[in-house]
Amino acid sequence: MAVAVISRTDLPALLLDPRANPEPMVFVTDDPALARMARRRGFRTATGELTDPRVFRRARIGPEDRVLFHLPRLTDLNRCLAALLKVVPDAAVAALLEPGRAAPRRWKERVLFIPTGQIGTVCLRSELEKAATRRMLAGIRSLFEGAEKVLLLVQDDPDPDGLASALALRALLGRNRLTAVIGAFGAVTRPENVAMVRLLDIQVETITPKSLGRFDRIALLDVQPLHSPDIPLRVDLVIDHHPKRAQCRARVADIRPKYGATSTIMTEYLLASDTPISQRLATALIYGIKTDTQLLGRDTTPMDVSAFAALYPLANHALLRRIDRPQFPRRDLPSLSHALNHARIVDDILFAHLGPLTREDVVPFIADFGLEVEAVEWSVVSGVYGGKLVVSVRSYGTGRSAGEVVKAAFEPFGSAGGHKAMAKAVIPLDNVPDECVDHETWVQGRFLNALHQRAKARCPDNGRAPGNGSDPTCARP
Ligand SMILES: [Mn+2]
Repeated sequence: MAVAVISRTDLPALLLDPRANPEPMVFVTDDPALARMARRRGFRTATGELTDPRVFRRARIGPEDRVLFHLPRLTDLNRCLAALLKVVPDAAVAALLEPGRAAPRRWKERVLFIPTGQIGTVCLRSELEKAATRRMLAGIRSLFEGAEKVLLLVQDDPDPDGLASALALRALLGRNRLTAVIGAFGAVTRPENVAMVRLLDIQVETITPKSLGRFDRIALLDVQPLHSPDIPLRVDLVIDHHPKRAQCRARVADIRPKYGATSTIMTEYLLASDTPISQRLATALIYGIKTDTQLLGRDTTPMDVSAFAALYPLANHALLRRIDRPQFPRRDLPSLSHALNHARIVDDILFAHLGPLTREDVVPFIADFGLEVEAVEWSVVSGVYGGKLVVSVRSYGTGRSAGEVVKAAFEPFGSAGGHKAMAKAVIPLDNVPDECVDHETWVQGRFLNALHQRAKARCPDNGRAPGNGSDPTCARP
């Protein structure tokens, strides 16, 4: 990618500094004296008639490049723009506009006009990026032109980033919930996501492979083909931030693995096209960025931070708090009081077992709380939900990795893993060894063994438990 300046004045050469710009910069003009001046400033130059395609070829302007025009006379600008777009139809184009001039209607959609009076308040280099984003968006919009019903497909268990991105695409296409349906092959299950869908009034339709035929166009958001078996291989559009899959066959794909969230990409489209961002949309997008980057903590880029900052004043923060902290279910209060009454602290490790629950997220909620207890370094909380034993572990992350310990303790029985300070295991009740009918002591024993890296778990996965009465793992055989 390069930046090309096509100009009859010295203004762009004074505003842009090739020595401070990471991409190469080329100055194209028909004035040899101006070319000499630009060369002194560090530009590569190409000189010739500005309506002659050969000068653009000599300048090596390609479809990935950003082009800035400054031709004060509108007739010159018109002719030169037409000549350039004939040679490089996909280039992103911006043009400086003399004071008092209106942007020529012919180019309004295609070219980003920057009044020279605004030069002091905008960043020229980021305006060129805005021009590139608008160019990309024009391609996306043309894909959906004339389509009666569009499917905005998100992952099977829709998450905030996917849902927010779908809302954003709907706004970018100027469609409503009847002409652009948000769909998924599964249902929203995580309590925070259920809260988001309810509080932001987002309708998610359950899709089957059969019902795909009802739609004229399909867009995938925050997901790619083969992420799950039902997602079709051939779609019209993919916008995603996961690593690109080789099988992805879309008419247009905008895949940016460096980004922390698809919501960030969508925010860039909204801002570049001056599409109004409603409070509901801003709230959804900021929540999408928050959850995918763990509040700008993990896999975050400067782009995510900028999008977050742009959305922040537009979002409803009271609503965000309500989505983030789903209220504690009343029915689980007795389990909570029992668990806290019977919490056991071994050295600096707090153990609490919640028993049967009506919601899974109560377990991590109490695990967070456990870490608040005086002198506690590890919080290990378990509970039973949906035929599974759920174990949530929190630590201050200064010692061994919580993820590693949980993996060592519970991987043979179910899914287990996590990060340095947070980890989780989900074990189908059928996989809990028969010898250890008491979930509470079993969890404690497995965890302590793993934490202290004892060579051999004392409660074997099969066979009889060793006859050691003091072993907490097998307190009740
Ligand atoms: Mn995502």
